[in-house]
Amino acid sequence: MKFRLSMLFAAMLFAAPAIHAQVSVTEPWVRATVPGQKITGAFMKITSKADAKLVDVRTPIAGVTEIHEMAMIGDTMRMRQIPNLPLPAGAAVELKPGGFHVMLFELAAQAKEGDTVPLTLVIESGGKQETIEISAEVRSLKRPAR
Ligand SMILES: [Cu+2]
Repeated sequence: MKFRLSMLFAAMLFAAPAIHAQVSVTEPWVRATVPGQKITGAFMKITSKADAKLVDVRTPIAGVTEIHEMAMIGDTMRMRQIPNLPLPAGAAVELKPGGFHVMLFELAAQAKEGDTVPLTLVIESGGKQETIEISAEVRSLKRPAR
């Protein structure tokens, strides 16, 4: 019995990472806020092995989240909401200041440098949705990105 249980545990440990083997997320971070600030952005690099799209991002620190792109509207560069972010197979899609980003609205608390923010990414691929749990480090924009 003891043997069987530990075998089961081992199988579960090996099985767990495979669920998200299709999508990898690296360098997730959230921009630090000042007291009273209700809006910030989340950034990361996402690579999917198969064609997929990022359809939603959830976090307990924000009441509302939106996926944004930067676009020329008239003669100014502005951000606007997009329904989803396409993740072409094998291509690293970068969310960064001045480009694609996740906008976090109605912040419940100040995001302080060095804090960790849990994010849940909802990815859709082949008609199926999966969620990926990551934790993003809060960074000040003045600090050079790694
Ligand atoms: Cu935005």
